Amino acid sequence: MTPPAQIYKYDLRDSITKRRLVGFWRMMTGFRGLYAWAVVALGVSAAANTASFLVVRYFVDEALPNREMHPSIPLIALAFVVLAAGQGVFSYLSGRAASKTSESLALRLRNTMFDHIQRLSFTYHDKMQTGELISRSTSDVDAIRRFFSEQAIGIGRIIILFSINLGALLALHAPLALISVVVVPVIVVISLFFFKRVSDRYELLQEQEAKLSTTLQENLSGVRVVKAFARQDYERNKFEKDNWEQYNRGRNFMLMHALFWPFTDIICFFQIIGGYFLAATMVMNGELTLGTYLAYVSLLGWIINPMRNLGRLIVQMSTGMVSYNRVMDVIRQEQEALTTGSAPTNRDLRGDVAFEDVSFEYEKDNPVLKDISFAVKAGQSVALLGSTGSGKTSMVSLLPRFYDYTYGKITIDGIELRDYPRHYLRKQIGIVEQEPFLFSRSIRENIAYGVGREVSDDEVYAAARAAAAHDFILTFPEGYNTLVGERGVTLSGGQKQRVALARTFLKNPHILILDDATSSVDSETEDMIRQALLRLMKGRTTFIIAHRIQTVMHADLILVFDKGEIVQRGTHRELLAHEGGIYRRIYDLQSRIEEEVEKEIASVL
Ligand code: TTP
Ligand code: MG
Repeated sequence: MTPPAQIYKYDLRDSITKRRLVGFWRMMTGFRGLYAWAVVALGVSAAANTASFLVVRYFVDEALPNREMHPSIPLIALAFVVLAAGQGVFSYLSGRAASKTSESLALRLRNTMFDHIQRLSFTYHDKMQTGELISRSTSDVDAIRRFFSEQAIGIGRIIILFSINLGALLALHAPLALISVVVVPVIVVISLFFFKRVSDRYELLQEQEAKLSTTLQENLSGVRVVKAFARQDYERNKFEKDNWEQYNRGRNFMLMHALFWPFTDIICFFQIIGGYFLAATMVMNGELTLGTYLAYVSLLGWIINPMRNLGRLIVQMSTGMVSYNRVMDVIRQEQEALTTGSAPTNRDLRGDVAFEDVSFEYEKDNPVLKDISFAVKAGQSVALLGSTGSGKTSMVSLLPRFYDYTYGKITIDGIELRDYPRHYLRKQIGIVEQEPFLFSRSIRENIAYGVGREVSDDEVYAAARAAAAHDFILTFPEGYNTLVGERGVTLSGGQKQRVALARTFLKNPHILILDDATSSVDSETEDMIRQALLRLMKGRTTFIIAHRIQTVMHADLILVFDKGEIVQRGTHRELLAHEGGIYRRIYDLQSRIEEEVEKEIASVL
C-alpha cells in the first residue's frame, strides 16, 4: 500500500496560528471530506439507534395492547433488524473513515516534522536538546493524533447524538425533554473550568517527559563513559530524580482528571434518576403511555451519557492543544534556506578562496574567530595548525555555510559566500569532520552516502583504496556489506576515520576540507593516505587541519591559529626560518620526541 497522495501536498507551516482550533482545521487539509463523511456516517448510525427506540414505543403502545397478532408485527421485527444492521454498518464505516483520517494526519505530521527538523540550522540544533525534539515528534504528535481520532470526532458524535435524541424527545414530549437537559449547561461550565487546569498540568508533564527522554538518550549514547567511570549509581540517581518529578507531574495531571469525574457523574446521575422518577410519576398519573416511558428512558441515557463524555473530551482536548503548541514551536523555526542565492550554480567551483577580516561568534559578543584574512588560489592547499579550541573547526565550517560569519567577507571564485545557495556549496565542498559519524548501515552504503546516485563497486573500491581502507574492510567476513555501528561491527577510531575519508573522496568535491582526518591512524597508514591525498588534491583547493608538522609541511600556505587569530602564516620553510615562532617551537618539540623514540628503538634493537 502506498500513502494517500494528499499527504504530501501540504505545508505544515500553514497551520501556524494563535487560534489552535483554526490550526487543527488547517491541519486537516485534504482530509476534510473524509472526516465529514465519518461524522455523517456516525449521524446515520445514531439516527438508526434512536429510531429503534421509537419502534419500541410503537410496539408497546400500538401493537402489544391488541390481543390478536397485530398485522404490523412482522414489519416491526424487520424494522428492528434493519435498524440494528444499519447502526452497526454505519458505525463501522464511520470508524473506518475516522481512523484513516487521523492516522493519515499523524503520518503526515510525523513526515513533515521530520523533514522540517532536518532542515533547521546548526544554530538551532546546537541549542535544542535531542530528547526534546524526539518527544515533540513522537509523544506530542500522538496527542494530536488522539485529538483527531478521539476528541474531534467524539465531539461531532456527541453533537449528533445529542441533537437527534433531543429532537426525538422533543417530538415525544416537549416539557419532559426540556427538563431532561437542564444540567447540560452546568456540565459545559464545569468542563471549561477544568480545561485550563488540566492543560496547565499536561504542559508541565510534557516538559518533564522531554527532559526524561533527554536524560535517557544521553545516558544511552554515553554508556561507555558511564561504565568507564563507574558512574552508574550517579546516573541512576539523576534519572530517578527526573523520574520522580515525572511521577509527580503525571499524578497531578491525573488527579485533575480524577477530580473532574465525580462532579459530572453526580450531576448526570441526579439528572437521570430525576428524569426516570418524573416520567414514572407521569405514567402513573396517566399523562404518559408506557411505550413513551420506555422510549424516554433509552433516549435520556443517550443524551446524558454523551454529555458526560463531552466534559471528558473537552478536558482531554486540552492535551492536544498543548501538544499543538509544542509542535508548532518547532515548525515556527525558520528553515535554513538551501537553494536561494544569486550565484551561478550551473558550473563547478574553481576554488579561489579569500577571507577578508572575517570575524565569527556562536554567541553574541563572544568571538571565536577574529579578523581572519588570507587568500588561496584554486588548487592550492592550506594547512591550519594551532592549539585546541583556537577556532580551526569553526573557520572551516564557515565554508559550507554551516554557520554564517558575523563580520567581514568570504569569497569563493570572487563571489560573496552568502550569495551561494547552501545546497550547491555543500555539494561542491567535501568535508571530513573531526568526529566522523557513520550510519548503522553497510560500509558500502556509508561510503556511497554523499554521491546521491548509483555507484559502481569499482568507484567505491577506488575511494576506499585512496583512504587506505580497502584492505581492512576486506578482513571482515562480509567485506563491504559489513554492517557498521549498533546493528553490526563497531569500527575502531582509525577505521571509522578512513571510511569517512573514502566517503568524501568518492563525492569528488572541488574544495576538500580535512578536519584532523588522520589523527587516529598510525604514521604508516597516514603516510599511505598522504600519498593518495597528494594525487587527489591536484587541481582542488584543500584545507587540512592537523597537529603533526609532517601532515602540514607540504601545504602551500600554513596558518597558525591561536585564540581565534592567525598568529603566523607562510610556507614550511618560511615558518621554520622564524626562530622562536610558535611553528618553529612545535617543530622542534615534535622532532625531539621523534629523535628520542628512534634512539629508544635503536637501544632496544
Ligand atoms: P573549535 O573551532 O572547535 O576549535 P578547534 O577546532 O581549533 O579545536 P580542536 O583542535 O580541539 O579541534 O572551537 C573554537 C571555540 O568555539 C571553542 O571555544 C568552542 C567554541 N565552539 C562553540 O561554541 N560551538 C561550536 O559548535 C564549536 C564547534 C565550537
Ligand atoms: Mg576542531
